[in-house]
Amino acid sequence: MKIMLFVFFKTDCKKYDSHGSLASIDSAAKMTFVSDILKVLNYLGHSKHWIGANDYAIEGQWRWIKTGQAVQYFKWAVDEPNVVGDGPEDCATIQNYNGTYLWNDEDCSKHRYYYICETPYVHVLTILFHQL
Ligand SMILES: [Ca+2]
Ligand SMILES: [Ca+2]
Repeated sequence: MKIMLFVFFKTDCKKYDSHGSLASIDSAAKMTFVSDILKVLNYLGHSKHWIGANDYAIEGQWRWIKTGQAVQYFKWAVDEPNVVGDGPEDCATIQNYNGTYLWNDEDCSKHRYYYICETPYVHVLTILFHQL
């Protein structure tokens, strides 16, 4: 069932814009932009956010959920991506590591984090405050 929840995230982004999707953080500039927003949100207790990178189709082959294209820009934390515990970790999050925002793959179905949507019409990312 892990994929289903992830697909639900994608659908939920579409609720706000029919072309919305979980964000593709595909450049250092975009990562910096998002990190700056997350620094503020962190004070509100928003510590982890799903983004659109996943490797649930083929382990180790990271793709953007919006386009299906291979992820070329990565910003993994040390020792990530990995597998911890009993489930696969196939969906990427951005989280705060002592003030630095880095990626960690986690079990898509296990956690109810916030998530970051983006739409093609505005060149900004929409941070959704909903927690599933
Ligand atoms: Ca994986
Ligand atoms: Ca991980």
